[in-house]
Order: sequence, then structure tokens, then C-alpha cells
Amino acid sequence: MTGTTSTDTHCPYCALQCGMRLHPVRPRRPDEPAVEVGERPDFPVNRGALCGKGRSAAAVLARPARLTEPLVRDARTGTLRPATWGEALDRAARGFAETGERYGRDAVGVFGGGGLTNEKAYLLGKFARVALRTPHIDYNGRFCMSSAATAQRAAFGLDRGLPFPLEDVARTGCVLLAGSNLADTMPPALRYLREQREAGGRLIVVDPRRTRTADDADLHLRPAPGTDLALALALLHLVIAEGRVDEKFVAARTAGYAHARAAAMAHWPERAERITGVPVAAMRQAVAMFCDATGGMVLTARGSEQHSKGVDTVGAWINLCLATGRAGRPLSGYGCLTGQGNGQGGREHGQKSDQLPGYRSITDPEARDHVARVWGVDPESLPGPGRSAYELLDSLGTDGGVRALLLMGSNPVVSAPHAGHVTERIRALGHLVVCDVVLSETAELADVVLPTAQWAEEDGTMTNLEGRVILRQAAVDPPPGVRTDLAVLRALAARLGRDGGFPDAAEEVFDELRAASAGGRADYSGISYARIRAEDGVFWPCPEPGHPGTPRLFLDRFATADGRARFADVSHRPAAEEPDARYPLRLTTGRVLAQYQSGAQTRRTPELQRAAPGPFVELHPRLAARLGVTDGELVTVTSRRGQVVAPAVVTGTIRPDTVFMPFHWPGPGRANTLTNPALDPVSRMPEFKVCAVRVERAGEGAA
Ligand SMILES: Nc1nc2c(c(=O)[nH]1)N[C@H]1C(S)=C(S)[C@@H](COP(=O)(O)OP(=O)(O)OC[C@H]3O[C@@H](n4cnc5c(=O)[nH]c(N)nc54)[C@H](O)[C@@H]3O)O[C@H]1N2
Ligand SMILES: Nc1nc2c(c(=O)[nH]1)N[C@H]1C(S)=C(S)[C@@H](COP(=O)(O)OP(=O)(O)OC[C@H]3O[C@@H](n4cnc5c(=O)[nH]c(N)nc54)[C@H](O)[C@@H]3O)O[C@H]1N2
Ligand code: SF4
Ligand SMILES: [Mo]
Repeated sequence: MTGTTSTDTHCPYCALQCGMRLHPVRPRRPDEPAVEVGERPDFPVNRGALCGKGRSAAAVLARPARLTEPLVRDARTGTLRPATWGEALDRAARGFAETGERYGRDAVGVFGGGGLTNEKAYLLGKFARVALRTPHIDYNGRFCMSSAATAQRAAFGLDRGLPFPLEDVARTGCVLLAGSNLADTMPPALRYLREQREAGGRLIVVDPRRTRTADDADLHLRPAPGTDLALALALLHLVIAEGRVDEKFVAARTAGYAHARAAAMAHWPERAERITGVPVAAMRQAVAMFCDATGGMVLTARGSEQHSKGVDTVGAWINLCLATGRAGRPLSGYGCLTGQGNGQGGREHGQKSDQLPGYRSITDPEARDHVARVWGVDPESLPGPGRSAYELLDSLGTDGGVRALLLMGSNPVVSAPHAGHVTERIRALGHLVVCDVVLSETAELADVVLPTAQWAEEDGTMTNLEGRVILRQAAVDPPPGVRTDLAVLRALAARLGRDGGFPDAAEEVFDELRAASAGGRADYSGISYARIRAEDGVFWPCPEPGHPGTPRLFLDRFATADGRARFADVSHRPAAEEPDARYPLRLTTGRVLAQYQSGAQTRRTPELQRAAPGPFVELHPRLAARLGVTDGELVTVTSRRGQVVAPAVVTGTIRPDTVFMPFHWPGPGRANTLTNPALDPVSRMPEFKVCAVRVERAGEGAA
């Protein structure tokens, strides 16, 4: 495979899935990668631009970052030692089989990731339902965009991150960006916002922090974390009170307005000001900007969504779009900026506990019949819905819970909420098998670690935040000793008595996925590798080979049974944990530019690690002065779930009643030691974005 020609492919990291060109190079040392990342200016989404993570992505292909041999836990020493593939796979499969025999099939579980290709996500779901026959498979996407997905499905009958290509953002009149720090999380996408403003458009940013994204805004609203719902309701109140409802659109294209109207009218802007801290005058300004423009979009990301009321909050933002007629027409609408490389496709093809491929519901008899036919199994043999991600992790090693787990594409020891507890649960497992490209903090706890191929070493499709299905192409051989995730699933399935049905060639898996998705909401049946290569990606739904794909959804009708969008019936409620005398501050968490997620890959990339070497706590100067804390000094942050220590960054960009920590690091500065696993009742999204904490100078408040 390692060749002499350059290969067009896409970045291993976020949902933008920037196009890049990999050039072969002769490594000077054995630990250097055999490819170099270059620009691919002809790919539309990023037009050649890459952030530092994309530019440095080749570092994780080679050692020392890389895992290159299977590891098994030695019964005598209790430590991980190298093993042959035969020994590792036998042991992995035996653990699943024995757990199933002893405790029942429901005691075996699978945890996947939104960074996996469509082919991997699809085969992982099939592996759980057909080879393990367990209902318990879920994935880290639950922690990501699941609230937006649920709200979009309720409102529009379908959820695709953005119902339009990013290029449309550059041409809309007003963008209201809620809880996204695009400048750090998807830097090349910033150009669309800049172009939009250069064309006379307006940008409103809703974020408790003055981020680099907010620096670009015409208006920055700074609600306290956990209060977006009150803000969105008050904005709708003002839209109604000021007579700016698009009555014609509401009558022709929507249902449920009466309830939404009544709820919004009960949410007075003055009350919202007390809850959020956003002045009524600023709310009026926002409404004027949004309604005066020729068209508008509300785009949300994790800041607005990762709450125990994330679904209702997104519902309230969608209500604002529907009432103003900013939906279902060109250059307007609601969109969710999905996060992980395949945050979109990863949730469509069956690694979510309640879903079958093609966005089918696992409880729908017709869907079960269809998928069972493609899989060549009896529909009766397919399990029902299983536990959601946090509930699955919370059940590990308990009576009635999951005792043997296959984990592929996530590092929950760092990234799960209430991570101290989750780590204890992972340690309580009878059997843990981790497939990863590096020895993550979670892999360190495994009984069997299987080193797998990644990104530049294999083919596979991803679905970016626009719903564009793109193709990653292999540019280099995996290191010797490494196998693909697909080959691992095939080998494990064979050992569990399923010899057929688990192809390990990506294109073959994709062809099966197309058949499984046919007729479903996320219909990929008309998409092929050849078409993706020829067309810069294809937008789903694409139900036939001759179908052009669907860059823009809902222009004629919404995907509900009657074609009308549904207003959500929502009222404000407080966060699961509000500040009190013992824990007087709000903690919110998020990302920095140079690290990605649990940091498993980026902490192993020297230039990124230099740029962002460790955790920190942002505090406002007034709060710092009150606590007697100076910039750079160590502080402890304590919540009901634990305590962390990290240096203070004293900055005027944050509210005085709020502190912020990025979550990319394990150890004493692990933000998720503190976070609250309170779940949204519908999406089961944990409340990563707000909990109550106390901050002290380190030493003063040690537990
Ligand atoms: N550099 C980098 N880029 C990434 C990632 C990464 O780890 N690192 N991860 C990728 C993934 S998987 C995802 S999901 C995306 C996430 O992308 P974003 O959602 O943009 O990232 P976050 O930093 O989690 O949160 C965004 C903002 O929400 C704000 N916020 C906190 N609480 C609230 C609130 O209650 N209301 C509002 N309105 N805002 C609030 C925070 O201050 C923060 O600036 O990024 C993707 N891109
Ligand atoms: N406090 C707080 N916590 C959060 C969030 C937050 O905002 N605040 N955000 C949440 C969100 S939005 C997300 S998406 C999660 C993400 O958090 P995680 O689920 O931990 O995601 P990653 O760190 O990307 O973990 C991916 C793992 O898979 C490995 N990997 C990469 N590619 C492959 C592959 O092709 N095959 C295999 N087998 N392995 C691979 C990587 O090396 C890494 O170990 O974190 C959540 N946690
Ligand atoms: S913005 Fe996202 S996809 Fe693009 S280079 Fe950076 S991490 Fe990769
Ligand atoms: Mo995410």
C-alpha cells in the first residue's frame, strides 16, 4: 500500500472532516510516520485550511504514540504484557462467551464511538445484536449531540446536524450561535461566519464566556451556564410581543404553536434577566437583529445541549426559528454543529442502544424485519433497546449490569461524567476488551488490548456535520502487528460461532450498510465509494444510485407524517444542581484549540502538547481577588463528586459567578471528576455544562 503517489483523504478528528492530501515521505527514523499532511484546496468544506490538530495528525500514526502489539493482563503479575493475536483474540472471545453463559447475554455489552467510520459503527452494532445478542450497546455520541438529535427529530421528523451545507451559512442574514466556540473547535469553519458578516450579515453569540468566537460577534449574550432555555423562551416572548411572528409560515408549515405561544408569554424577559443575567435590552437587540435580517439561522453546539434539559433547550431554539419563519426555506433554519468526526453517521447505523441501521428504531417491527433480512437472522432473535451510555457505564460490574465489555473508540476514564465513579465501575468489570490505536487511560485497565488501524491506514466513510458522506482512503500501511477494527470484529465473531456476516473489507461492509439503510430515514442506498470520490461527498438521504443526494432538507415539507414542523411545548427549569452556600459557583467545561477530547491522541502529539500542556481553571479577576488567588497559582475545585487541583487562569472573559475547565486531561486535574451525571429525561445526555462547585487556594481546602 505505501506508495509513491499522494492520497486525498480527511482529518482524523472533528466533524468538519476537513479534506487533506497525504504525501508519502521516507521516514528518517523508525518512529516517524511515512506520510505528511498537505493541503487539498479543491475540497469544498475547508478549502485547504486545516487547524493545528489536522496538520499534526500524522504524529499518531507512528511510535512512540502507537500501540503495535496486542496486550493481555497477566494472571500472575496483574500487569499488561505483550501477546500474540491468537492468544489475545481467544482470551477476548472466551471472556464474552463465559460471561454470557454464567450471567446471561445481557451481562455482555459494547461501547462505541462517534469517531468510528460508518462501516465500523455499523458492524459494531451488528456484532452486538448478532454475535453477542445483547441489547446493551451504546456510544459516546450520547455525550455529544444526542439532545439536539432528539429535539430535531421531534420538531422536523428527522435529524441531520445541519439541514443545509455550510456554504449557506455564509449567505444568511443573521446567525445566532448558541454554545459553540467554533474558533477553537472548528477553526476552518470560522470563515463562513466571517464571509457572512462581510456580506452584511449579523452574528449573535450566546456563551457565558467571551470566547474567540464571541470576539467576532455583533452581539454577545452571556447567560449563566444552564439558563439558555429561559433565554430562548424570553426571546420568543419578545418576538410575539413585538408582533414579529411570521403568521403565514406558522399557519402553513407548523403545528403546536398555541402551546408554545402560551408558554413563551409566561416567560417574561424581566424574569429571564434575573435567571440568566442577560439584560432585557440586549434581548431586544437580539430579537431586532434576528428579525430584521432577510433570513436567519440558529446553530447550537454543546454549550446549549449538554444539560439535563438539553432537549427542551434545543426545542426552544427551534421554536424561535419556526415562529419567525426561519426554517424550511433557503438560507434559513436550525442546525446542530455535530462534534466528532462521524458524530452524524455514527448515530445512524446502529451503535445507539435504540437504533438499527438507516436511523431505524429497534422497537419498530417493520424495521426489525428489514434489518433481520439483510443480516440473515430471525427478527425475533434481535434484542430490544439497551441502556444509554451513562447508564451502561454506571451498571458495569453490578448485579444485573454489564460484566464484560467491548470498548471501541472512546476513553471514558477521562471523558465520562462523574469519572471517578465510572472508573470504579470499569475496574469492577469481570472482563474488559479495548480496541484502540494508543494505550488510552481506559485501555490501561483492560484485560485485553487490541491495537487497531486508523484513519490514514484504511478505507472508510464518515458523515460530516452537513450530512455529507465522505471517503477516507488508505494512504499508508498500518504498522506491522496492527489489525483493522473490522478484522477484529470478524475474528471475534468467528470465535463466538458466527463465521459469516462479518466482512473485513470496508467497501463490502458499506455495500451491506447501504442495503440495511435502504428505505430508512438515513437512506444511503444510492451512495457508493465511486460516487463519493467523483462528487466531493454525497448528502444523505440518497435512496437510489441516480439520486443527486440531498444537500438541503425540508424546503417543501418537513419529514413528519403531515409535513408540518412541530413546536416544542417547553418551560424553563433549573439545572440539576444549583449553587448554594457550600458550593457557591457554577462550573462549566469544554475544549481548547490544541487538544481533542480525552486527549488520547493529541496529548501524544508533541506540538499540541506543547501548545496546551495541562488543565487549568478560568476565574474572573473579581472572584480571584475575593479568594486571594493569583494567576498561575494552584487552586482546588470541589463538587459533590470529587476534588481536582489545577492552576488558575485569571481572565475577564468569564462571568464572576462561573469557572471553566477543559476536560482533556486525566489525573488530579481531570474536570470530569467534578461533573454531574444528571441525565436529560429523553436524550439521556449528562449535564457536562453545569454543576455547583467551591474554589479555594490549593492547600486551604484540601478534602
Ligand atoms: N479543539 C477541539 N476541537 C473539537 C473537539 C475538541 O475536543 N477539541 N471536540 C469535537 C467535539 S466531539 C465536539 S462535541 C465539538 C464541541 O464544540 P463546542 O460545542 O464549540 O465546544 P465546547 O468547548 O464543549 O463548548 C462550547 C462553548 O459552550 C460554552 N458554554 C458552557 N456552558 C454553556 C451554557 O450553559 N450555555 C451556552 N450557550 N454556552 C455554554 C462554553 O463556554 C464553550 O465556549 O468540538 C469538536 N471539535
Ligand atoms: N466535562 C466534559 N466532558 C465531556 C465533554 C464536555 O464538553 N465536557 N464532551 C463530551 C463529548 S461531546 C464527547 S464526543 C466525548 C468524547 O470523549 P471520548 O469518548 O473519550 O472520545 P475520544 O477522546 O475521541 O476517544 C476516542 C478513543 O478512541 C481511539 N480511537 C481513535 N480512532 C480510533 C479508531 O479508528 N479505532 C479505534 N478502535 N479507536 C480509535 C482514540 O485513540 C481514543 O482513545 O467526551 C464527552 N465528555
Ligand atoms: S477543524 Fe476539525 S477536521 Fe478540520 S483540521 Fe481541525 S480537527 Fe481536523
Ligand atoms: Mo462531541
